[in-house]
Amino acid sequence: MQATVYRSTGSWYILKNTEGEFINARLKGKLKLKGITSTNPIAVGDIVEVDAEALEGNLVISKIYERRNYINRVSPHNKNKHHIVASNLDQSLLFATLKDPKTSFGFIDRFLVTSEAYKVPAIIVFNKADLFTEKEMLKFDLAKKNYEAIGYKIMLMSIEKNEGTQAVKDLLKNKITLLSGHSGVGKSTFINFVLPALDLKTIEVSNWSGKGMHTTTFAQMYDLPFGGTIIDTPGIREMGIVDVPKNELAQYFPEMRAIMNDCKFNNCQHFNEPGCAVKVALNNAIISEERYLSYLSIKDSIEVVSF
Ligand SMILES: Nc1nc2c(ncn2[C@@H]2O[C@H](COP(=O)(O)OP(=O)(O)O)[C@@H](O)[C@H]2O)c(=O)[nH]1
Ligand SMILES: [Mg+2]
Ligand SMILES: [Zn+2]
Repeated sequence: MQATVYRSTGSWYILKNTEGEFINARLKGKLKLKGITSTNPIAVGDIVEVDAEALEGNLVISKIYERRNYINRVSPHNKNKHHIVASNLDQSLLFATLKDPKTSFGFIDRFLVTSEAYKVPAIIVFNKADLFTEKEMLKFDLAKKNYEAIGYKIMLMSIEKNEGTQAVKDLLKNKITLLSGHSGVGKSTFINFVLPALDLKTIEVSNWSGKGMHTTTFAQMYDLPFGGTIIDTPGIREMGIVDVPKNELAQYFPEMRAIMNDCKFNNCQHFNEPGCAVKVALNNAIISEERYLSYLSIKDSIEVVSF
């Protein structure tokens, strides 16, 4: 019997079978041996085969069907291992905020690199617009201009004021969407908005310290009443990049990818090489300085380990 993984708690998985029923299953022993560099052999979104165990009558996952795609990151518990956040995605929404808490553009760029590397279209949603003063509005307008120029969709919303929310909700229809972002940006609040019956726990503003707050521990997929599914993930503190070799990083910056064939050397790292088209574009403000600095800083942070 085929089923989709909705939630994994480590030893048990909650799956939905083709009849639309939710079932619990364990992982068959021998499957555990595979993929030892990953802290989770099975991820939310996986399509699996489930069998009834002869002896106990328990359900076991006997096979994982090939993933259409997945998002991988450095395991929060062990930097030598990676963690599959979710698989078989149509798109990923990154929730960001410019205030309470502030999402850095460096973090956003890391997220975009990951989305490019795994070929999952990314949309950035700035939430808590009701808290924006003129200063944040200017920052948002500039970000919108810069990121849309290189092909990313940028949205603005306030769940609190119910502004811009319908447009974000409309993006979800009949799609499998991964919802990511730091803790405190409004992911659970948004899921409650699109799925009012669920009533997820959100973080109280008064208790919110800005660091280390977690109300969601495991990724979990939810069916949407209007078609499609959304995957809530625990607040990501850092987006450790895996599967992107240092010397290939520029390929995952669309504005660099577009022009790097014009660099004099085909192994150009766009640092100080003569005849670098990226540096020329940077000097002519065709490539934004912030994005270029993100490129350098991400490049610096990529460890030369392979999984
Ligand atoms: N001012 C304001 N606060 C919001 C908005 N959306 C969510 N919040 C608050 O932000 C806090 C964190 O929200 P939560 O959904 O738990 O964030 P999560 O960690 O991303 O799931 C809660 O106190 C929410 O009420 C918004 O649009 N404006
Ligand atoms: Mg949450
Ligand atoms: Zn170059």
